[in-house]
Amino acid sequence: LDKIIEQKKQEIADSKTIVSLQQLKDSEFFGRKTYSLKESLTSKSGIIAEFKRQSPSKGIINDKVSPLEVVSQYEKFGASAVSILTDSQFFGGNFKDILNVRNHINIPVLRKDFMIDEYQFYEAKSIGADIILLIAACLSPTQVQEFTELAHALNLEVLLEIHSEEELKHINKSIDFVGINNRNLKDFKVDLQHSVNLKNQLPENIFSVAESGIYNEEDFKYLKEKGFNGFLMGEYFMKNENPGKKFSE
Ligand code: IGP
Repeated sequence: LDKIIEQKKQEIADSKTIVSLQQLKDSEFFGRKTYSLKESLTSKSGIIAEFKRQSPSKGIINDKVSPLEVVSQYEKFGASAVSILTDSQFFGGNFKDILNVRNHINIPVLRKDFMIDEYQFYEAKSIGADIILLIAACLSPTQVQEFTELAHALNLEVLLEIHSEEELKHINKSIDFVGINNRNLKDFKVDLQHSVNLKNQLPENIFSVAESGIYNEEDFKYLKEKGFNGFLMGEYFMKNENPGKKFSE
């Protein structure tokens, strides 16, 4: 994670010299009306289906399919939202993956990246994202608060990702959704029971999303039974030749 953050800082510094904040604000999608996940989480399957080519833990998962093809099918078969990685170095994604699909689907898009600088929120808005991810493991509670306010000012919803009891203190009243990562970002181990225990300690009435390592129907049913409102799933779909078709099954 430290390595990713170091790299990210460099990328952001470079981007700022190429595209100014004003240029971001002037871009086509900046003023668009965003979609709300709060609405589609309950009215659809609850699944936030991810487009992910590769990851540090799994290497290449699928580099043969196009984002548009995949996310159109995710939408068609009932995804509440799609998650698209925009980190290139470690996850093989880029902004175009969101730009290219934005006008073709009518469900919210989560820009999945490591958000550590205000500039990235303007970027997210300019490429057509509706939701951003904040990862507690790389932010202070104060940063989470400030970034949440900025996101809301831009009409973006916020998914805060936590993994430990310690990170419960990153939660504030303005957060839209709390995601509990079943995967430990330090050793990549997946533990659903750990997430369920943590979920029981969340403030009442907050939307909860179970993230990662949901590899079969039993996992999904189990987490649903335990009261999770949303399910962020990537590899389960992406490791197939036709990820969208996998969703329909
Ligand atoms: C999806 P999976 O195991 O279904 O492919 O996981 C998603 O939860 C995972 O990609 C993820 C992630 C992250 C990636 C969760 N939190 C933070 C990058 C950064």
